[in-house]
Amino acid sequence: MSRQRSRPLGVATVGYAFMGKAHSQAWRSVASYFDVPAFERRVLVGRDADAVTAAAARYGWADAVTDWRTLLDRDDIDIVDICTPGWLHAEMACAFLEAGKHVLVEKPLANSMAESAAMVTTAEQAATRGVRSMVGFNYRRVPALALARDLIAQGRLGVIRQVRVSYLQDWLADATAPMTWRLRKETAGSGALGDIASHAVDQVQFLLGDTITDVSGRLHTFVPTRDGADGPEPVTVDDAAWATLSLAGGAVASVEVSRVALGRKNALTIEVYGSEGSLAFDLERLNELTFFDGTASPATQGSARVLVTEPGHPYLDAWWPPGHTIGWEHTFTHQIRDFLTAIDSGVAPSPSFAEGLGVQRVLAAVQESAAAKSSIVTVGSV
Ligand code: SOE
Repeated sequence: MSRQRSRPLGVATVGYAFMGKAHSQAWRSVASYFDVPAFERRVLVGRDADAVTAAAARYGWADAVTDWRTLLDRDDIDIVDICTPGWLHAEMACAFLEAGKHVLVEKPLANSMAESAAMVTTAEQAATRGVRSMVGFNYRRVPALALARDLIAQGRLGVIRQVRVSYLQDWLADATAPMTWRLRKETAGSGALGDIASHAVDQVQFLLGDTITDVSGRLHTFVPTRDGADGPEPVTVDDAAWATLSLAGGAVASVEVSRVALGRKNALTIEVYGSEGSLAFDLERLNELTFFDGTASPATQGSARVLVTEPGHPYLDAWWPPGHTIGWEHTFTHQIRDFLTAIDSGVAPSPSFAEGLGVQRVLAAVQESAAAKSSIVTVGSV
């Protein structure tokens, strides 16, 4: 049910770097393609006055401010989209929710379990007042992955046995690449684990509609020191992470992520193997889903490359005629569409902060397992 409002919803976004830019394009384009409640792009927030003013003009925000707290008392701001580094998520999200603003926060939910748990408590209290919250796992909004989830839920793969997720990047492969906030535990929480294994873990639980119950993990930092503003500085997070995961329904998943995998730019691949069929996805070919139907006649069995551009595929009725592909940025447009639709209909959006906390729990268990080295057995010791 769509709500009658006396005025358009007022939106603010905090942050204008990579994610602020990706979300800004989504806010700019969503109403042109999807039926969403009326909204206005009122404010972009950033600490550098000149830079945020320039970004607001470029991305189409009416105004720019440097202090996010000035939004708390503004009656013309109804929705806040938080695209800041993780160490700011909890304080901002809780303050905005308590002030009655709907909140979308980029993944990972927060840097620590304590912050994540506090966000869930605040979000659940806010929900009793009709205030909505969501965490931004944008890959849930890739049409091919939403289709994969539907096929798995329909039983087209039978009983799911194995899942393999690999997410490889190389922007830290160069050992002379400088120190950034993403390489300090106090600002990033963890490295590749929180940044990209969070997507992998979310996908495993999203695709299977299942819950991870135990993990075995390993973390590694290949470049232990990087040049900071004041000279060499220790890297306090992982460059790469590995995990095997058990799911409540009996499946076993493996996850491998890296930010030093030279030659891989943003390579997310997912394979799901069931008793009746299998699926494969590659983000670099995000309009395709490979489907193997094990129930078909062996004479004609073979992997089908499904071009996910049909109007009947998730999200695609809003875009182009069949065969005309979409890109990575559309996932953020779909995310904003889903968030606005949930706000309008009064339905709790997904993934909720509680789902974000569920991912954090898995990542914390991987960290714990890696630190304990409990699954490592020295060759020759047995
Ligand atoms: C950097 O590794 C990053 O921007 C992630 O933070 C995003 O979540 C991912 O979509 C692309 O890579």
